This record gives sequence, structure tokens and C-alpha cells, in this order.
Amino acid sequence: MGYRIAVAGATGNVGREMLNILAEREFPADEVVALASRNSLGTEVSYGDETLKTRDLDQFDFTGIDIALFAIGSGPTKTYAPKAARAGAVVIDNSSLYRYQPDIPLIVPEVNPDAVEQYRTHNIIANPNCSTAQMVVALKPLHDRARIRRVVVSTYQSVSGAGKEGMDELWLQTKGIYVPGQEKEPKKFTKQIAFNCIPHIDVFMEDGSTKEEWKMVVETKKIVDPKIKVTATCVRVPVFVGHSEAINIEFEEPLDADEAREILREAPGIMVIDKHEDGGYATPVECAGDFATFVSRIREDITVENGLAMWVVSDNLRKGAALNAVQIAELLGRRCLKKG
Ligand code: 2RA
Repeated sequence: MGYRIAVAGATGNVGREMLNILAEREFPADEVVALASRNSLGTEVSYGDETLKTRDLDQFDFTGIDIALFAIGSGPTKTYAPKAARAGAVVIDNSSLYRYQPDIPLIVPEVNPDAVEQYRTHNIIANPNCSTAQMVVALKPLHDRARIRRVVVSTYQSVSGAGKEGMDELWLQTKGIYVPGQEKEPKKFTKQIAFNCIPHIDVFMEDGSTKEEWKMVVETKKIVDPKIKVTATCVRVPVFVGHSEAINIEFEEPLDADEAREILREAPGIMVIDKHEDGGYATPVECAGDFATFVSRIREDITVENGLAMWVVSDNLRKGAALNAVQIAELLGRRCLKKG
């Protein structure tokens, strides 16, 4: 006997990946329902070898649904997540709406799986921001060994983080630079993204940081350890899929690069590609479509006591969103919602 699963936002980048990954990982589902807004009604979406027609989220009755994966943004989530939760579905939400609520678990299964038990408070579990998820997967095994004091991270985030519109803008703008008369003006992004880098993701905060940077700080503290100090600079780059991060870590205790590399090689969800030679490192083009979080360029940072630097790359639509959500569903099934 399997689970009845609903995917809300089934026509978006993340929703489509949720369906792909449910099928790829052969999640034990008796039924999968694809939900979308009324104007996408009847859109066909793939679920493995099957094709599902989207149903109207607004009219859908979640009664009998075991797990509802949400990827519809904070606004609509505010309306529909409580409705699904009240009907008895456990909501795994990819928006930022519930991430910072103390009594709602924010989970990366490789990092804080025990927090899944807290879903019972509201029948809701929050999925982290994509740039946070890949970072904490790499930080956690090192933190367990040498206690992290401070993290400095610079991100290089792909345009798919801004949805299909972000991808379309990069494509059209890039073409526009070569083909006269094509649309080149920025729309989704504040400045030209083709052949450019934009140090601005989400809104600006009072202190001059952006909300994307604030999310990395707050979410890392909630998922890994509130004592860890984090400072982030989040940059949008002209890459379609795959977020990259240059991470500098200061530990409480000594940890050399060789030991760190061995720890990471053994850590769940991580693939170490780290050779001091041409091509001996991961890049977004290679990580797209993969489940792993790739770690490269592991080296001591001698400018601080107990310092280490590394390069972390992962598919932002997968580990950064859809895969992590499906892994939470798998964890929920194993620990809390046993079937048959
Ligand atoms: C981005 N992390 O990359 C944000 C939301 N997915 O745009």
C-alpha cells in the first residue's frame, strides 16, 4: 500500500522536478495528483512514463492525500497550505513562508532528520532556500568534526532560481546581443544578465544585505547550529541550472584539507571531485540533473586560524528544492507515516 501524493505548482520549474524525482526515486505512491492554478488547467506534465493533466488547486479537496508537495510561492501557499494541512495532508512547502516559524521544522534530511517529528504541530514542513540546502549538506559533516565558528560564502546562482521567466530572459537576452532587433531589455532581473553578474537576489534589507543573503544566515542557524556566524554575498550569474558557492570556514578546532576531504567523501549526499589539475573540479554544467552536492577545491585557508576553503556546486532545482522536498517525504514515510 502506497501514499497518495499531491504536487501543487506542477507546471513550474520546481513542481515539474518534484514529479520527475518522485518517479526517478520510485517513491511508493498509489496516486500522484498534479495541481496548478486555473489558468494552467489541463496542462500535461510528466510523471515518469505517465502524463498527468493538471487539476485546479483552488477546487481540489486534499482529504485522503497523505503528503502534499508545494511549490507555488509564499502568497498562494498562505491560502492553500493550511487548507491541505487541515484536510490531513502533511505539507512540504518550498516557499519561504514557514521556514522561520520556530514551531515549523526546516529540514535537510542529511543534516537534521530528527526535526521531522515536529511536523505534527501544524502538519507542515518547510523546505530550505536552494542556496542554503547545498551549503549545509557540505557544512554539517565538517561541523560535527571540528565545530564551525564562522562561514563566509559567495554564491553564483543560476537563473532557474528565478523561475522559467529567469531562464527565458537569459536565453532571449543572449540571442538579442547577437541578433539585431531581439528583446534585450532587462525584465525579470534588475540589470542585463547575459554576459553579466548581478549582486542582488530578492529584496534589499535595512543593513544593505539582500533577503537571499539573510535567508542563508538564518536558515543555516536553524538547520545546523544557531551559534554559527554566517555572512553571504549572493550573485545571479548567466548559468541556466546549478548554483555554485565559494565557501570559507573558520573552525573551533584544527582540520586540515586532507581530513576534510576524507570526511566529505564519506558524507551523505556529497560527491567530492577535487584534483589539483585542469578540470579537477565540479561546475554547474556537470551537476545539472544530478542528485549530488559536489565539493571541489578543498584547501586550507591560512589567513585565519583553523581555516578551510571549498567550492560547492549543486542542481538548485534538485537538491536546492525538489529533491530535498522528496527526500523529506521519504524521511516522513520511513519515520512517521508508515504504510502497510
Ligand atoms: C533564487 N534562491 O535563486 C532563490 C529562489 N529560488 O532566485
